[in-house]
Amino acid sequence: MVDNKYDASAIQVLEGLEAVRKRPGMYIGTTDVKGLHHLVWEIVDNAIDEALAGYCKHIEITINEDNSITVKDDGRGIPVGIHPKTGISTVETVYTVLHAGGKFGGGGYKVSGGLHGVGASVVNALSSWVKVTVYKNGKIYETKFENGGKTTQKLTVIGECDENISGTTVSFKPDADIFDTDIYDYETLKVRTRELAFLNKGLRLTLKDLRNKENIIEQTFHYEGGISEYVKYLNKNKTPIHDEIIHLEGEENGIMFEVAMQYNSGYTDNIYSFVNNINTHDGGTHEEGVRRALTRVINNYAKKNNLLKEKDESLTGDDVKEGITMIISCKHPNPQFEGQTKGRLGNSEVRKIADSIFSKGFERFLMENPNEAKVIVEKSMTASRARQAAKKARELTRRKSDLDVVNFGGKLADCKSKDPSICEIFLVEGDSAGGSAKTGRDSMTQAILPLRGKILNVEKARLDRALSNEEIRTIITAFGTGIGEEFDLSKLRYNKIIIMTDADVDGSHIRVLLLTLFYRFFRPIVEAGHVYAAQPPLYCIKHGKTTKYVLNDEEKDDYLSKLNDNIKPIIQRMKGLGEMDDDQLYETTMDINNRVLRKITIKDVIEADAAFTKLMGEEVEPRRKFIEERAPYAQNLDI
Ligand code: TSJ
Repeated sequence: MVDNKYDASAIQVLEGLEAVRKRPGMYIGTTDVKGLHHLVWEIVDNAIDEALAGYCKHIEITINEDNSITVKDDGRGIPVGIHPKTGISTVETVYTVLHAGGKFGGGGYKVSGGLHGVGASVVNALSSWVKVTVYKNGKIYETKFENGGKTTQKLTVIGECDENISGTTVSFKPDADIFDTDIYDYETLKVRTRELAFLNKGLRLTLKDLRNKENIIEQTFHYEGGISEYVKYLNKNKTPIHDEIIHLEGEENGIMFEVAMQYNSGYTDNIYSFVNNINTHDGGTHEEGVRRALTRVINNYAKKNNLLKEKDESLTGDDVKEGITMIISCKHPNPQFEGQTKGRLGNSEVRKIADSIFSKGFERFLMENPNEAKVIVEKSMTASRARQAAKKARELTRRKSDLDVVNFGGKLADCKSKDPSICEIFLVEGDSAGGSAKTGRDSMTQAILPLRGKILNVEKARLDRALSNEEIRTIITAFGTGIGEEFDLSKLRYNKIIIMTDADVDGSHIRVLLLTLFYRFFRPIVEAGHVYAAQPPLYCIKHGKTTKYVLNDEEKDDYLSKLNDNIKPIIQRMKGLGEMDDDQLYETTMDINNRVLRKITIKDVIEADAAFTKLMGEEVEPRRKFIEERAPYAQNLDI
C-alpha cells in the first residue's frame, strides 16, 4: 500500500460523468451482461480495500427484488467531511467526480483495482439511481443520486445509531437505457464472490438473492485458510499425492506475495494467478518468478539428494508442473497490467520478489518434509521420462507431406480442397455411419474420420500412451497442428471440426471423450470456436409426398400443428446415425444448407472435463456417486 492515510486532497478532478455515459465501453469494457456484473465488482472493490486496510470483516452483496444491488460493509464508513477541492462532501466527491478515489492521483488509498481502474463515479454515471448510507460517529448519513449521477440529496444526517456501529451501504440500479440486459445472474455473482473469499482470508462475504419470495437464497463464503482452501477446493475430485497443502508467503517493499500448491496424480497443471484479486490469465512477472524458482528448487533438491539417475539429467519447467494445482496471489500498490486484455502483470521488480519468497519457503518445506519431497521429485522425474517418450512418438504423427493421405491407413477420407477456411472434418461414431458419411459427403470440402469403439481414456493415459493410440494419432495428424510444445493453431487444416454421434449414452460418452482430448491437447482450437456438434434429426415425418426431418419434440409438435388436411402423417423416431442412408445423412446432418450445428464452447468442454474427471479419474467415490445418481438413465454406460 502506498499510503494508508486517506488524504482527500489527493483526489483528482478530471472530467464529468457525461463522458462515461457517452462511451460506457471505455470505462467498463462492454454494456452487455458482463458490463452489468462489472458494476457490482467496482463497488465491492471499495469494501475489499477497507478489508485489506484491516477495518472490515463482513461484506454483504444483495440482489434486490427489482434487480438493483446493495453492497454493505462494516468498515469505518466513507469520510463525511467536506472535500477541500470540491467544497462538497467526500462521499459526494467520490461519486460525482470521475477518477476520484486516488487511484489515478497516486498516493491514494486503493490497493485493489477494477479491470479498467474505474470506480464508484462510473457506477453512478451508469445507474438510474444510487443511494449511499454511511454509519459513523453514532450518526447515519445518506446521499442520493439519480439519472446518471445527478445529486438529488446532499449528504444529510438522517438518524442516529450506536457509537460502536460503522460501515458503508451502497445501493444502485443499473440504467436500462445503457445496458442490453438488467437481470443479474446469481451463479456469476456466486463464482466471483467465492473467489474473493478465497483470495482474502478471514473475510466473510455473503451473497443474497431476494428476487423470488418463495425461494430466497443466501450463501456465506469465509475461508480462514485463504488460497490454501482454494487449492483444496480445486483438487476436490482429484487424488493429491501429498496431504499437506504447501503455503508460502512474504512481503517486500509493500508488495505482498502468496502461493498455495498441491500436486495431484493427474498430468495437467492448474495454475491460476491474481494481482490485487484480479485474475492475470496471461500470467506475468509474478508467475514467471514462481515457475523459475519451482524448477530450480526441485532440480537442486534432486541433485543434492542424488535422486537423478544420470549426472546431467535435469527437469524442465513442464516436468515440475505436471499435476500441480497452484494459486499465486500478489497484492501490489501500483500494478502495471499489460497485453491486449490487460491480463498480464508487467512490473519487472515482482519477478525477483516472487522468486525469492517462493524459493526460500519451498526449499524449507522440502527440507522439513522429506517424504513429500520424495513424492514430488519422483512425480517430476516420471514426467520427464514421459516427455522424452512422447517426443519420439510425436515423430510418428508428423505428416510426411501434405499429399500423404496414405499415412492415415485408409481410415480418413480427406477432402480434396487444401484451403482450410472451407474445409471441415466429421468425426463420426461407428463404421456404418462413417461409411454412409463417406459416400454422401461433399468430397471437395468434407473429410470423414470414422471412430471405432471407444477412444482412449486421456485422463488416465499419459501423453505417450495417448500418442500410441491409433485413433488419437489419426486425429492429431489430420488436424495438422501438432500438440504440446509444437502446437500451432495456424496449421489447422479444417475450419470446422464436427463431432457426429448418436443421441444416446454411447454417443455422449464418445463426445465427452473427444472433448476431453481437445481440452487436454487442443484447447486453443476450442477457444477459437472451431469445434461443433452435429445435430442429427430425432424424427422423420412423412406426410403425403413430403418428408420432413425435425430435431426435437418441440419442432415435431410445431410441424404437426400446422398440417391441416386429412392425410395421416407417419412419424418415425430415428434410432441413430447408422439408420440413415447416405443421402439422408447428408441431407439432414451434413449439408451446409440444411444442417444445424451446435458450437462447442470452452464451458461445454470444462463441464465435460469435470464429468470426465469424475467418471474416469482414479477417485472411486465420486465416480460411484456419479453413476448412482444417473443409474436409471445410464444402464449401458461402459466405464
Ligand atoms: F466507494 C464506494 F462508495 F463505492 C464504496 C466505498 C462502496 C462501499 C460498499 C464501501 C466503501 C467503503 C469505503 N467502505 N469503507 C470505506 N472506507 C473509507 O473510505 C475510509 C474510511 C476511513 C478512513 C480514515 O482514514 O479514517 C479512510 C477511508 C478510505
